[in-house]
Amino acid sequence: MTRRPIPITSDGNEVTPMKIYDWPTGPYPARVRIALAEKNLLSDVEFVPVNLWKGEHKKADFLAKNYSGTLPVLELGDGTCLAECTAITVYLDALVGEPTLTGRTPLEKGVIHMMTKRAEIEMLDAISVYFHNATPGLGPDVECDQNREWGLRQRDRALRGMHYLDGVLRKQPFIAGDAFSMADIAVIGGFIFAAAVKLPVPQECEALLAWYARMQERPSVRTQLAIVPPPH
Ligand code: GTS
Repeated sequence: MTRRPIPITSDGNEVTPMKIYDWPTGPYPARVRIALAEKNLLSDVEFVPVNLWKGEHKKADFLAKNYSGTLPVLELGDGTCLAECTAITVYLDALVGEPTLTGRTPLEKGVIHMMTKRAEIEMLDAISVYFHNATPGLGPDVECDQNREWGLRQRDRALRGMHYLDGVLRKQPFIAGDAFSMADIAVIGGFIFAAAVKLPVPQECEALLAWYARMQERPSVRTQLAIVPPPH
């Protein structure tokens, strides 16, 4: 791929050096990697692996970067740290406008934000809570505050969420309407996590499964899925 000139921000500044603390196969880091690929920014970022299985994300030096102790984190040249996939994607979208992932009009922006949050609450985050609470998760040294019942409830919530998203996609081509957006990327993260925890999307969710097949035709998604271990 031809390397583009350093992008310029909307107020005319050069893009600051960017580091992403991540775990390359993780579902949440995948969201930011896909956003970066959509914007042709992957090669402008230095990736710093943080080993979740060794609990490196719960150590003091990492918590100083992200109080919540989660990946990914974007660190800018001046040391500013941005956590949360949505926040990072909003930042990247402001940095390089096209293709937009967060919408152009006020209504598009609002709907994309709503559907991204809904994809998180009803699928991706629910699967994450299931993984960390009702399975061995990252192992006994990291998972020291598990609540199995809560985890199982969130697993059921994720399954309901898949049916909800299926209903959405029976009426429109993308999660937030007529165009690919950050909300689609959040659901792709959900699929990656679902495969990792062996919680398959039910076959009757035909529109959701057909949408995922279409998503895998996008180079940004294909590149990311190539580094995710195949489902067991
Ligand atoms: N709301 C956060 C976001 O959107 O960035 C959630 C981030 C998150 O949970 N990241 C996972 C994590 O740090 C990374 S991964 O599971 O996708 O690889 N999990 C570790 C933990 O202990 O919660």
